[in-house]
Amino acid sequence: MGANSNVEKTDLSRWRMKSDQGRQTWHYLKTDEEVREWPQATSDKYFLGLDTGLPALPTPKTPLDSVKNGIEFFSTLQVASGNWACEYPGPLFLTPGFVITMYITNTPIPQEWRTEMIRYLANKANPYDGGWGLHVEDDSTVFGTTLNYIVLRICGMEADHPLAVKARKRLHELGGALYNPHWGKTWLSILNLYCWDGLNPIPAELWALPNWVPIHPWRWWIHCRMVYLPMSYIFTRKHQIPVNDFILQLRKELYPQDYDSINWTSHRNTVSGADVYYPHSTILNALNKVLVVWGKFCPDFVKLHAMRLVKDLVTREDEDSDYTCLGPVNNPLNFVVRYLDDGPDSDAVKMHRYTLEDYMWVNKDGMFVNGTDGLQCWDTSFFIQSMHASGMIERPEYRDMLIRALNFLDDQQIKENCRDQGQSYRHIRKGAWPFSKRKQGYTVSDCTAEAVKAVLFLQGTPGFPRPIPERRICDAVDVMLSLQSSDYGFSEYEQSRVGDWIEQLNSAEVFGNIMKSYSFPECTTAVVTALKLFTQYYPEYRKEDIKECIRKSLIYIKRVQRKDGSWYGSWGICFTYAAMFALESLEILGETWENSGNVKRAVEFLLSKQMEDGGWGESYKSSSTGVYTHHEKSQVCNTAYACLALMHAQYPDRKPIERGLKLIMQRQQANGEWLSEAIEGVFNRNCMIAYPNYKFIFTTKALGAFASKYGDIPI
Ligand code: LAN
Repeated sequence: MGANSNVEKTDLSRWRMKSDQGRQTWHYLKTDEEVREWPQATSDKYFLGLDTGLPALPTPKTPLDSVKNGIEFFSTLQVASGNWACEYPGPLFLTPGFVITMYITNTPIPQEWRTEMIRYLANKANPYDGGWGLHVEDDSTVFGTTLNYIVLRICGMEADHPLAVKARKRLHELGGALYNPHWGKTWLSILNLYCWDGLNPIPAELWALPNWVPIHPWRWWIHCRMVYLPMSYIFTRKHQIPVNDFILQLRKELYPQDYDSINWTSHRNTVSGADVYYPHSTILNALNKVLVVWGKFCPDFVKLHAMRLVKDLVTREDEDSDYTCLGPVNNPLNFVVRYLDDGPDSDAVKMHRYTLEDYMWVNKDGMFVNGTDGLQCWDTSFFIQSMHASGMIERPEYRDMLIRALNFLDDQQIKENCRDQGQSYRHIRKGAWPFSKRKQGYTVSDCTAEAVKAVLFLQGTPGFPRPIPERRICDAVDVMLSLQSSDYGFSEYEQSRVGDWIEQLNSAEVFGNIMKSYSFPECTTAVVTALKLFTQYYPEYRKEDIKECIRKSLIYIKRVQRKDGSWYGSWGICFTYAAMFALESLEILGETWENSGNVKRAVEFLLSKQMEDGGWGESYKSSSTGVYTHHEKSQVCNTAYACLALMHAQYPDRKPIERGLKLIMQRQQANGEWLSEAIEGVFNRNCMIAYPNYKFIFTTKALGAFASKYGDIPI
């Protein structure tokens, strides 16, 4: 995509990824001496799209030949901390938060970052109109185009650069910056490129409501409340940076109309049709009107009291996550709050400057902010499970690699709860595994579950050390059991704290399903399978609780199956991804194609989607529309999910599975790798995000599971 020919580039052979106890940061080596002392690893070269020089391997004939080649390649991507690493791109609204925050807080942006961030945006601009969308596959939106345009300008691109001219033209065609959704308007207001009066209110006072109030933010989905938390502080303080020449210039560039002539209060609900995914409900519009009036009459002492409460929660979030924060939206917003409240020279500001780096990544297209501070625990746990599925876990040649991975998981389990966790509305975390690294510090149900499975497999294999004692595995089980929601399913971070009606208050406009913790077949399956496996090793611990939890979970899994036999997947694309999980759950119950109507319908659904070449391929539109949508090409990941799903269903006819696996084998490269295909993941229905390691993890898992089931026969 994009026309990047006329932007600068750094010397990619000078970039290195440092992996330190799961903390991943990129460094640009300026001198030749540094380059000599710190050679570029194969993994760095791969991440940067440089030639890895890895040799061609013997041509695979059987599934296990292919698995071995896959492992041979993937083992080169294991990094110093013992985990597998990769980039996590997709969303296009994350880098702006970081760059704008660095601008606001006078944090120097290194020249090599500027160069590479500009290059990334040049590569990701939609070639036909020069704008950017919500994510890399999206058509241009006002949100994406406004914020990324600002990034280009802060990073030093001149307004008359052809890329800037083209992007501006597209922005104006879409109506200009006035048409931004709520989060866009928020960043603009802080930059003094918009007026707070033109924003639907985000009052800090919501946090001062008594906890029993049904709309209290503590009940909202964690990502939603943790974003609105710092926003509410900045909104209530109505902070704007002082106007300077650059800002005056941007006002002219971003708006087709005269900035000073805009009647701000009439534009609170002005949002471009290209941006809206989830329109306001009538109730939300009414509530916003009430809050506008409230904002005018609310006494200052109440506002100040509420801001103190919010500031306390922001501080707790910073400290409990070692300043990493929950994610890449609240991280920079918290930074702004600490800069305003604690002062530019405070330790909090220094810590925030330091942790911004944890989110940055460089690839062949340039530099950008990752979706999280990495996928360290998640990918590592999954790959270990793939090694187990193929039986490769037992081979001595892989032992060192796997022991390093086990030591990583040992180190990364969260060992303490948060300080006064009740006061920060946090769920317990002692015993949990996070998605990324321990210091980020957030319990995730399925990350805990996948790690528990990986640890049990490794520690149960002869020849492996057992660094994680029974007590700590039981702690993980306690966390999992504590997370089941009242609908019997599992969400990712917390139990559901409020009814579905709260979605009516979704004011983000560009995302669906952001207001509460929903249950998901993916998370539910991860927990059920982990608990089931746990009972094989430790049959007595909380025996009855586990039995009851599994029983209820399966009721949930069956309930959310659609009439056509499918399940909607919320984190991977999409129906094939969910089928792989849901059918694994049902298999545990003993429900297979032989004896279960649910499974039969699911199998029929999957078979009806197999493509002519034997593969499966789903477009990201499946996720955003909720209707199965073929990709124009089959995809190795979807094919692997579908094959695994059919194997969990114990579907007796091997043919469709063999056809799928054959396609996976044909797509494998001579050095054992699989190439990137369509984007693999999603969140909030509408924003796509890549899971680059899935093409190694699930391909090798599907091939390995087949060989374990049917023997390693040529296909
Ligand atoms: C993630 C990444 C991991 C993902 C899985 C573990 C794969 C999933 O099974 C459960 C949900 C979870 C933990 C998840 C939740 C939402 C995240 C954190 C993300 C998709 C990565 C980025 C996204 C976050 C919300 C991005 C910021 C956007 C906002 C709307 C705040």
